[in-house]
Order: sequence, then structure tokens, then C-alpha cells
Amino acid sequence: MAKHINVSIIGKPNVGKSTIFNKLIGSNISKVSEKSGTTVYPILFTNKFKDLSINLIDLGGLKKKSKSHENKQQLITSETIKQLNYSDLVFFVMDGSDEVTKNDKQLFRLILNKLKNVIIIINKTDLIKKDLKRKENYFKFFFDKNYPNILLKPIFISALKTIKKEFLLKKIFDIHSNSNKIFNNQIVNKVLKTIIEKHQPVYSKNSRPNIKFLRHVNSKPMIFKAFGNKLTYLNREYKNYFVKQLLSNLNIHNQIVIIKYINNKNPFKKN
Ligand SMILES: Nc1nc2c(ncn2[C@@H]2O[C@H](COP(=O)(O)OP(=O)(O)OP(=O)(O)O)[C@@H](O)[C@H]2O)c(=O)[nH]1
Ligand SMILES: [Mg+2]
Repeated sequence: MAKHINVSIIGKPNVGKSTIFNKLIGSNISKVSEKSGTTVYPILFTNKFKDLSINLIDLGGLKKKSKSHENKQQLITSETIKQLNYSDLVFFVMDGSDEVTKNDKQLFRLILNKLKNVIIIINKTDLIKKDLKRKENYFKFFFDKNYPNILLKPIFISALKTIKKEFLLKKIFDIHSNSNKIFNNQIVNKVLKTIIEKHQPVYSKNSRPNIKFLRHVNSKPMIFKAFGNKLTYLNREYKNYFVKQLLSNLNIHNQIVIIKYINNKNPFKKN
């Protein structure tokens, strides 16, 4: 397994990306300022955790599509997309004193569409001390509700006061260690049984879809194949339920998952 991981720090302008970058590497390499639009070109630094080289990349703040036409902003956008393609993991940073904006949603979609693993960082918790519990629920609920294919537990930090450096580096290390893992058929199908026992697919047009066999076929990106009968009748609601259950039963966090449903009576037959 490669002994390095590329981690890019992505988010809106001024949410504290460069502050986090500097704290994680223990040096003030990247310029920080209260004005937004400070970082333009990507800044890279390699940090070691155990035997893993972590290539951290600090990026400029991204604006909404409709506001990203200026030259500087275009440069930031193209550099971000370039770095994103090489990334194994993204730190998606948001400002905890803010609500989730349209810009956050567009950005997050971009990351998920590239099938990247992601850690959600909610920064500036020192500004929301009194409101922390409500904010924790707010962000947790937002990611739970809107993104069925990934389990995300936002991590709350104050880059200025309590960065949780060891915790974050260990998190990166753990995600790297798990990234090439393939779950065996026995484990996966035991989970399948549990999920179906709890809640069976509903009837549609007089037929009940039946998922008979599940196989984990790829790790990066994470792909499962579900074999069975009448799977074209599975509705979106059930598919969302199914993938969430699969992720929580297998304890997979921060990784986006794709399930391909295949109508096939014999899972061992190549199609
Ligand atoms: N209160 C508070 N302020 C913070 C925290 N982290 C960063 N800041 C401040 O927020 C401002 C922006 O920080 P940066 O690290 O430059 O933000 P950035 O996301 O890199 O900004 P751009 O490069 O412009 O996109 C600075 O004034 C920081 O001091 C935090 O945890 N709490
Ligand atoms: Mg910056």
C-alpha cells in the first residue's frame, strides 16, 4: 500500500483553512488574514504520522459558481479542481458561526461527485460556545439528511484555541489504513440479512424486489454490487435506507459508497 496520502483543505473563503493547515504542520507557512481571498496558489507541506507521509494541501477559498468569474477566483477554482483530482481525502471546512450556505452545498457536491473521502471540519467553535449543542445537532442533521451515501460525523474545532492535532492526524491515518480494505462475502451478507430482516423492500407493481446477495467489489471508490430479483422496482427511499444501514453496520465513515443493483439469479455467473 502506498505510504502516503494527499489531503486537501477545501472550503469557502475565510473559514480558517490556512490556520488549520499551519496548526497541523506546526509552522506558519501559509498566510492568514481576516480578509477573505488570502490564499490563491496551493501550498503543500508533508507531515509524518507513524510511517505515513501526509501531504497536506492548503487551497484558496471557493465562491459560488455565480460569483466565481473574476480572474483570481478562476485561478483558485482551477487549482482546487486540479488538486482535488489527486486527493485521497478532503478536509471540508466550514465556519461554525455561520449557517450552511448555498456555496457550501455546491462545494460539497463537487467533492462527492469526485467520489472523494471527506472529513467535515466545523471551525471557530470559540465563537459559538453558548450555542454549541444546537450547532452540533444542526450540522449533524444537515449531513445526515442530505447525503445518504456517506456517514459523516462533523468534527468541531477551534483552530485558534483547540485544534485537536493528534486526533485529526490519527483520523487521516485510520482512513488511509482502511482505504484498501475489501469486506469478505460472509461479513457483507450477514449484514445484508440484518438489514432486510429489519425492513423489507416494499411491493411495487405487484412484485417485491428481493436482494439476495451482496458483494464488496472495489475499495477506491467503494463499490458494492447487490444481486437479486426485480431490483429495478426498488424505490429511492429504500435504497437510501439500505445504503445508510450498510455503512453503519460495517462501521464505514467518511467514505462515499456506490451500490450497483444487478438483476441476476446467480451471483457467481459473470455478467
Ligand atoms: N475566532 C476564530 N477565528 C479564526 C479561527 N480560525 C481562523 N480564524 C480567523 O479567521 C480568519 C481567516 O482565517 P484563514 O486561515 O486565513 O482563512 P482561510 O479559509 O485560509 O481564508 P482564505 O485563504 O481567504 O480562503 C483569520 O482572521 C483567522 O485568524 C478560529 O478557530 N476561531
Ligand atoms: Mg487561506
